[in-house]
Amino acid sequence: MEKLAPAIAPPPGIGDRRPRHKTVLDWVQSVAQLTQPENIFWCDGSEQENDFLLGEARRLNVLIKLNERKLPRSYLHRSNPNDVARVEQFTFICTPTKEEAGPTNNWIAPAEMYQKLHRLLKGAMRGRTMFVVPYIMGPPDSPLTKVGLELTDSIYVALSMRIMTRMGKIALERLGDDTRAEWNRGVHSLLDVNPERRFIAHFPQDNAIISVGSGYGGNVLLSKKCLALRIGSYLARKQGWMAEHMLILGVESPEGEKHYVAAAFPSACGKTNFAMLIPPSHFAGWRVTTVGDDIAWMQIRDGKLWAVNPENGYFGVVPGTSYKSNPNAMRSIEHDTIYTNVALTDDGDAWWEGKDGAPPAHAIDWRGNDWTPASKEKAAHPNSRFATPMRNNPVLDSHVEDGAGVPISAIIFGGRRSDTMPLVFQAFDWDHGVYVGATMASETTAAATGAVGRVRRDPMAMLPFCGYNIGDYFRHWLEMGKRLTSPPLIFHVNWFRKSPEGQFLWPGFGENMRVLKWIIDRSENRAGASETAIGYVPQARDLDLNELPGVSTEQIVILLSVNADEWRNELAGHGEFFDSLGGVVPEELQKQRQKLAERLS
Ligand code: OXD
Ligand code: MN
Repeated sequence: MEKLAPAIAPPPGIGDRRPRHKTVLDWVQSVAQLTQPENIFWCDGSEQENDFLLGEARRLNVLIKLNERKLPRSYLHRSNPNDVARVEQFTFICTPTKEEAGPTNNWIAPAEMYQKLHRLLKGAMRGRTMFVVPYIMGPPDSPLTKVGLELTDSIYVALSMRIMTRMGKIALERLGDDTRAEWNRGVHSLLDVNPERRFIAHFPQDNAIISVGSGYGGNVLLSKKCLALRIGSYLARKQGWMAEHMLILGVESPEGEKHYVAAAFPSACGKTNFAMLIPPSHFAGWRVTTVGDDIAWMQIRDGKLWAVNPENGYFGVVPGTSYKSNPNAMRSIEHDTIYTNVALTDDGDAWWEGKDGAPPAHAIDWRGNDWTPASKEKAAHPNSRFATPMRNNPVLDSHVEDGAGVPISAIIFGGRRSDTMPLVFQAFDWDHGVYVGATMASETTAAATGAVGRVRRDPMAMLPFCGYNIGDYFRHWLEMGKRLTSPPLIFHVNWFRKSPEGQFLWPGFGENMRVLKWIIDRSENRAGASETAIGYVPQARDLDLNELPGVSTEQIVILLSVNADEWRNELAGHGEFFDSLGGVVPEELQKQRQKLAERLS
């Protein structure tokens, strides 16, 4: 746990390269005046700097070095047990009016929030080092790319930002000394890691973020949820592009035909697994490649949608990751990885529930306590994470650095639903697809604090990440559709449907290739489907189900079924959700709901 890590003293030549940019210098000074750090460490992203910081983090017990032979250059971090997930209840969108933040966000007026946070930040870094972390989001030559600076008193954050973003010199060079250039101002302090003093506050109009009281990645790696999604979505609407909680993957056929799809699933619902899918042996010669596993920034060019991944690394859920479920993720996290809240074996290896092989006879659990297979507690926290550079991914797409992005053939929405939702269906058109996304729901996971397994509406998987009024966000989607002359087709998938006895009906993982292939074939107009009340649903004959062991015909029938009773309930759920938003839902989506009601009646 990092709580009281004191200031570090770098040797000359490390941490002392101040940029030329006057506004940056002034801002850093003003935050230092408020927070009173012992010293300021200017990150340049170099190897030498990284080696020094890793050494210091080990010395301060912020990181534990893992077995060098088993996991070269990899480390374990344990967060405070009260601080293991995103805190949606303490996350605020501080727009000038409450209406701009909308019904799905917590809101406090900017002046009041600044005052409250400045009070908390006053002297908060005394005796500590303040790291200045400059970074860019997006490939260097993308027109969407953004510069951010994060000031943090956490060495773990500084080290993780180097994995998750293009960090250091590259960002400062991009800013140069242009005082009119736009950049995001991020301030983070651990304070005393107390949930009562934990706030993740966004000021979209100021392009600014302040996060205090937490050390958990989703709350403090300000590049990710805070900039790339919340502030990103706000900027995207203003500037006419899209910032979405979506993976981006490439699919290449044996004949060399390549497509890209983007998929929005809520947190911890398998985006990383899908983005790194290995096709089953029946699909010999097919290849899936990863552009991104969590966030897509998309813009229109030539009437098509093009996507880039703004990130440079993956911050993924560890439990359940194995050579069986996701071999590419396993290879990605075998070296140069920071693990958070997994268990530590006696030989210095990382361990978690769902890892291949037998559990260790003894380990130290994520809280630092002795653990054996007889223990009641989990060895790894259910939301334990890896931070690993995307270059570790053996199936990284060759276009990941292209500033132009990759053209998107299909958008896929999905969630964890035990019932109602068929394995896959296609929306009738863009506007219907927006309705499908706007009403999507999923059973909650450990990625955010709160009850797990409760169905909640999570529009476009953006409920916790939309940085402005959700009604305007829906409107923005509808507007984008009008500007797209060759829009991607829109689909909904559900890998998690269960039998009445509570068993998963679909094997998932690599077998999802069968659904992906149908989606690609639909986008090329060469696969069949039945028109149903909810959209186009494939029949068993439309999917390639050859050599799919252990899935009976009855299972397939349930997986592809549209149950009228369940859908009437679902429709009522859509209505309740729209009502709960208090009148912000665009007329077009209300009409879509009426049309669905008519089709179901
Ligand atoms: C994440 C999340 O960490 O969605 O990606 O919570
Ligand atoms: Mn996510």
